[in-house]
Order: sequence, then C-alpha cells, then structure tokens
Amino acid sequence: MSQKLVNAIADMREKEALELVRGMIAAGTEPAEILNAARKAMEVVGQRYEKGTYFLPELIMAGEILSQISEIVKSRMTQAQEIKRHGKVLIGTVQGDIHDIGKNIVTFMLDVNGFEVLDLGVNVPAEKFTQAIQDFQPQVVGLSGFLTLVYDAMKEVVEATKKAGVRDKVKIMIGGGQVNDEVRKYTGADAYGKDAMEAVRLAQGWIGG
Ligand code: B12
Repeated sequence: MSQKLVNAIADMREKEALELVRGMIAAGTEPAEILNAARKAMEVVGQRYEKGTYFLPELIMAGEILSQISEIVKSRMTQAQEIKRHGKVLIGTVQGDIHDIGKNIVTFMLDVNGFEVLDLGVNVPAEKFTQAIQDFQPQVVGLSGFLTLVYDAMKEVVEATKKAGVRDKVKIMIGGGQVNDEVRKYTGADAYGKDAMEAVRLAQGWIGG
C-alpha cells in the first residue's frame, strides 16, 4: 500500500494518490507511515529533477500533492484526539528560501504532538522572527531552509536574537535539505533535526511533553 502511494505521488497521479491516502486512513494506517511514503516519493521526485527528467512544474505539482495529503492526514488526526498543549514553537522558512513542504510537515508533527505552533511562512526576515519571539513568547524556534545559500540567513536570525536580547529565552533548532551539524555550528543554533520526528524529540527534550 505504501509503495503504491510512493509511486502515485512520484508519477504525479494526484487523484490516485489522494484516494490511496483516504483508503489508508480508513483502514487505520498510522499517519507516520503515510507521511513517510510521501517523504520517500519526494526523494524520487528530487532525483528525477536532478537527472533532468522532471522540471520545476513537477516540483510544484509534487509540493501541492504533499500539502493536500498532509491536510487530509491532519484533519483525521485532530478529529481523533483532543490535543493537550505542552509549550510553544515558532517556525518559519528563512529569508531567501520558499521551500515549505518540509517545514509544513514539521509544523504538522509538532502540532499533533501537543505543541502550539506559530508558522511565519516562507522567506521570513530575521526581524520578523525576533518580533514574533517577543509577541508569541515561544520556548523553541525552528528555522527551515533547503537552499545552501540560506545558511547565512539562518545565522542572521540567531545573531538577531542576540541583538534583541532574547537569545537566552529560546532554544533554536534548524533543519531542511542538507542541514547538518557543521551548518548548526556555523549558524550558532542549538541543534539540528534531520526530520520532523527529530524536531518533535528536540522540542520535547527542551520543553517536556
Ligand atoms: C519541491 C522542491 C521545490 C518546490 C518547493 C515547493 C514548496 N512549496 O516547498 C519549488 C518548485 C517551488 C522549488 C523551487 C526551487 N528549488 Co527546489 N526542490 C524541491 C525538492 C524536489 C524537494 C524538497 C522537499 O520539499 N522535499 C520534501 C521534504 C519532506 O523533504 P525532507 O528534507 O525530508 O524534509 C524533512 C527535513 O528537511 C526536516 N526539516 C525541514 N525543515 C525543518 C526545520 C526544522 C527546525 C527541523 C528540526 C527539521 C526540518 O523535516 C522535514 C520533514 O521530515 C528538492 C530536491 C530534494 N531532493 O530535496 C529541490 C531543491 C531543494 N531545490 C533546489 C533549487 C535550486 C530550487 C530553486 C532555486 C530552483 C530555481 N532554479 O528556481 C527554487 C528555489 C526558490 C527559492 N528562493 O527558494 C535545490 C537546492 C540546491 C541547493 N543545494 O541549494 C534542490 C536540492 C534540487 C536540486 N538538486 O537542485 N523547489
């Protein structure tokens, strides 16, 4: 079932992919398994893009299919359980970058795992993060970025929190694309997470819950 879903997404068969997701949910499949299949499909899409068999329209289409899948999964999950909130996480894709599929999955997983999440969207300048830290008062800030070009923008956010005097009030985690521990050191963030579950574990470690 999961492999069928991976193929349907990777081959851009939107209607079939969404029907498969609905069927899997009805059959009681774990949301994590569905999201994992979606992630695998995005890897295939990325490889095809790198090989030159897919182009930007396919990337956009894949993004739209994935957003719809996460909407379906999310609506079923929130129906099924009353969520207790443990703490606040502020998240956004840093300035210069418009990739948001990975961030949206992280937001979704934090949300269903009991965190109140404020998502600032994409292409978010450093000042917008610091302003939101003051207004929303999160314990954790998540910075997403898929372009290697935007590591400087991540570093700028960390620097801006120091200038605004709020660096010691928040833990900062980064993730997306090729982000690794070297990037974390470069940016001055507290941790990096390779996927959405890691983001949840980090937030749980810092906030509890
Ligand atoms: C879909 C996609 C797009 C879509 C984005 C749609 C959208 N709404 O997001 C569109 C078509 C818009 C796009 C545009 C571009 N893209 Co693009 N895109 C991709 C693609 C195929 C998939 C990325 C994705 O969403 N993956 C799915 C998610 C689920 O991946 P994931 O990494 O598993 O996500 C997890 C982790 O990253 C982590 N995570 C994410 N954020 C965070 C945050 C925190 C705090 C934590 C802890 C964890 C975390 O959790 C996620 C969930 O588990 C990649 C190729 C690839 N193989 O990755 C290229 C890719 C990222 N794009 C690339 C490029 C170059 C571009 C463009 C510049 C192309 C162009 N010439 O215009 C533009 C960028 C414009 C801009 N300023 O941002 C390059 C980047 C190269 C580089 N090293 O910088 C890639 C790698 C493709 C390539 N090989 O060339 N793209």
